[in-house]
Amino acid sequence: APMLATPKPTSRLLLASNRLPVTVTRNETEEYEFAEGTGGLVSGLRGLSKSTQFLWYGWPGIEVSGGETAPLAAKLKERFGAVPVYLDDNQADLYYNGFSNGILWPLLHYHPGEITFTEDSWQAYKNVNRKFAQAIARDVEDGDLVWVHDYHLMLLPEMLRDEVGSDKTIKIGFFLHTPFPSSELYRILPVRNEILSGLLHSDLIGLHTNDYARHFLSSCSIVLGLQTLTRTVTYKDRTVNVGAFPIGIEPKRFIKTLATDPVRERIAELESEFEGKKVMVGVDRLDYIKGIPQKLRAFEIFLNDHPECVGSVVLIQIAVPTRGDVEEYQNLRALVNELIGRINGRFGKTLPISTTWNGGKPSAHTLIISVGTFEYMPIHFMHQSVPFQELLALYAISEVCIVSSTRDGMNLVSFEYIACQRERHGSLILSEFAGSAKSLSGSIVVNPWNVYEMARAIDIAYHMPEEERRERFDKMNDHVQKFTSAFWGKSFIDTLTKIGNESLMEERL
Ligand code: ADQ
Repeated sequence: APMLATPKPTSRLLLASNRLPVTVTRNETEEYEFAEGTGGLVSGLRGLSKSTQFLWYGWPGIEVSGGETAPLAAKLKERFGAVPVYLDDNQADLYYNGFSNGILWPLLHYHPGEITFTEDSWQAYKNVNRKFAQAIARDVEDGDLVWVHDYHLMLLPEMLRDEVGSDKTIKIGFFLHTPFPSSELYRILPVRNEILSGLLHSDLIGLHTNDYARHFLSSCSIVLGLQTLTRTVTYKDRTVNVGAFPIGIEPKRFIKTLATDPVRERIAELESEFEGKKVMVGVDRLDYIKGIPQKLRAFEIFLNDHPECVGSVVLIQIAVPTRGDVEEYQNLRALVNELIGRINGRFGKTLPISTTWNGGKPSAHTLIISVGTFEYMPIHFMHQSVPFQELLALYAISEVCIVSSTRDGMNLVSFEYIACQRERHGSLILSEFAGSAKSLSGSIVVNPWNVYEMARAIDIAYHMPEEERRERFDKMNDHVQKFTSAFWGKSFIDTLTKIGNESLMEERL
């Protein structure tokens, strides 16, 4: 009989990130409840999950022990394709709040002042990365692709190779969702060699922009003395490919949801609530990298310089609570509250409640004490996570979106705002330190450290004629529609799949 060519089975994809896409909590009756996670990584990968199947390994965000681990794992796998890596609370705290968010996060975002290195947190980071490696090694098969995400798991590629050994061949890709800083800053890290070596056991290392890729390669050369080319680095006789894979969003999800009745109704409601006012919006995790204080100061300067706009412009700032156990985040919260109080106190206007208060004789006295009857408040601040539909309605009614990150790997909020502006063609004020500034050339690019420049940008956006807004919107929208999260995931996985012995990335040049 003629030999039939057996079709090559497509490789399975295993994915690892700190958190699973669902957060598990226990309710009062000790039952488990599942909530969709927020944040950029989950948003990006949720888009990919529609086009590509994968098993997702991560921490469920809750301590589970004894007989409960297996049934919960079974449920997570069946419902979400998720495999939990269980951690005890103390270990999770040291690894997550301690090393990942207390040391790596500030370092990667050029905030070295916030770093306090401790041996305990480093040990926990190693232990947790080892746990992930063991969990994946238990399931992995010859030929599988493993895609590791973000700064929490930088040792995982090396530990995974170690756990898997040499009888199975797997390919490992790593993607960093944050910036990679200049080597001059990176070399501050006490465990700089270990972290680089951990990463260099990958076959492919992806970052959002070419600048980050360049910084990473120069750290390999300066810190470890390795030989690097434009897109590769040689490590222990292996070629590691390094490239830029800018993430995107899933614009269809936004457009579809925007067209639904509840969202349309909510938009109409908000429009009438803010009638006659220009609405500017900010949506950020309450993180010091998002430049929220700078944004507030710029808004204050704008109001001060343009008294004619006081009363006709509002800033809605949504800030998702995040990492509240880390001290720096508590300080930021206090600062933001103080600034908002000051600005609203200075520019807010109240209605005299004279008729009910003192028999119809308004006086200076009534004006001062009539708090609670606000006629105008320049800043509306919500320190909470907002449901998806409400978020879309807010994006849609806003004339301007302000993204003022002092550093940001990409920044998905800037894309999401554009996806919701097909009718209004609002303006985007965007920090040059967000990765997305490289992609969204129709935005008003600002240096957030220059609050006067940002105040001028607010003025420009406030007065921008429709024709120019439309032109800029079209440019940005083209990018958002084309470079989606699915596109991002597919190009990374395709590249990882094709990597052989030859150096693929240099060939691509
Ligand atoms: P983040 O720092 O979380 O992501 P970003 O990319 O802007 O920042 O993503 C935030 C996500 O959370 C968005 O999808 C947004 O809609 C959602 N979100 C924000 N505030 C919310 C609120 N109040 N309620 C509900 N949802 C809210 C990290 C990096 C980024 C990088 C992404 C993806 O810091 O630079 O772009 O990963 O790689």
